[in-house]
Amino acid sequence: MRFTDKTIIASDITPKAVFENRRNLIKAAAAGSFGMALAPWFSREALANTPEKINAALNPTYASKEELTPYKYVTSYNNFYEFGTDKSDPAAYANTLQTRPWTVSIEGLVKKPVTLDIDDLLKLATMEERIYRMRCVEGWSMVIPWDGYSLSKLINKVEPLGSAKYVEFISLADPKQMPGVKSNIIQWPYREGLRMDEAMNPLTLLTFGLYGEVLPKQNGAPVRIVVPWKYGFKSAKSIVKIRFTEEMPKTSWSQFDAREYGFYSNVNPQVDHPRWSQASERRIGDTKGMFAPKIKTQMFNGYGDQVASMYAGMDLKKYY
Ligand SMILES: Nc1nc2c(c(=O)[nH]1)N[C@H]1C(S)=C(S)[C@@H](COP(=O)(O)O)O[C@H]1N2
Ligand SMILES: [Mo]
Repeated sequence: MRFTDKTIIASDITPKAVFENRRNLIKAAAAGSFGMALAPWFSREALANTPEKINAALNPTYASKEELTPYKYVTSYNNFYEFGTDKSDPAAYANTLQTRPWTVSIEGLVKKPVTLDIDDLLKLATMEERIYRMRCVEGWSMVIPWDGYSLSKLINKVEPLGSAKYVEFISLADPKQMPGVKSNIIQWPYREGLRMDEAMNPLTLLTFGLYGEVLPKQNGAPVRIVVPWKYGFKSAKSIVKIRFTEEMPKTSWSQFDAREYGFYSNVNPQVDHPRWSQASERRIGDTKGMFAPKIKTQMFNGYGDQVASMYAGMDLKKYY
């Protein structure tokens, strides 16, 4: 059992305090400085299960001042169809995912294709913590401290050819570890993609952790993409392959229904999904619960300053 999600959150403290508290605890545990005065919820059994820490300093450029979504919600309200379609399925079933050994192969139109072991990929660049607003096309959102580094750092190492126009991200699809892969709701493996400039944008994060710890399996361990100005499904989880292509990649969701899920899928309050309005959103885990006011969704999820120029002159109703 993991102590961190249930036990700490069970006490009645604010998300910010939880965050700080968790970090101090991890530090204290690492330093071996726990004496007899353990908090009642922090059992010795729990101590043995301390999740692996990710060393990452908060990057002030990406430090949203919004209230953080409590760890409990970030790790229990998930979309990860490889483990089922209910929001609670990934937390319930992702424990079968084997995250070691794990390799990510980088291939296609690059000068230096390479297959990297996850532990080498982790060390490729300095890990940063970034607090990003995330919005799912279904109308809910969260504010999450992610740990990773800009995908551009990896891309620069493999030296894309001039002909590389897009980057494709491919998730693991192993029915032995992922029960959802036996059903054919979408085409497996889960595939997503970005245009080269989007992949190179400093905001696009190759992500290994959240809240200063390695990614929980339900959040896409051991490595995923996080693209905060696009709807959640663009952020592929548990990736095993990154491929550079000349043609726009076919993504699992646009193959499912191209009318519902475009390639770009930028957060855009003016362009509704056929089934869900995109004008406003519900913040998951808001302390005001069901009385929480709906939040207005912002263009590009509020990241327009960093990304709008990439779409200058593009009709975003057509290229949704
Ligand atoms: N491989 C894979 N990646 C995925 C998904 C998925 O089903 N499979 N769901 C996407 C969707 S729709 C969302 S909203 C986010 C959710 O990420 P989170 O659970 O960490 O918040 O993951 C995205 N990445
Ligand atoms: Mo989503």
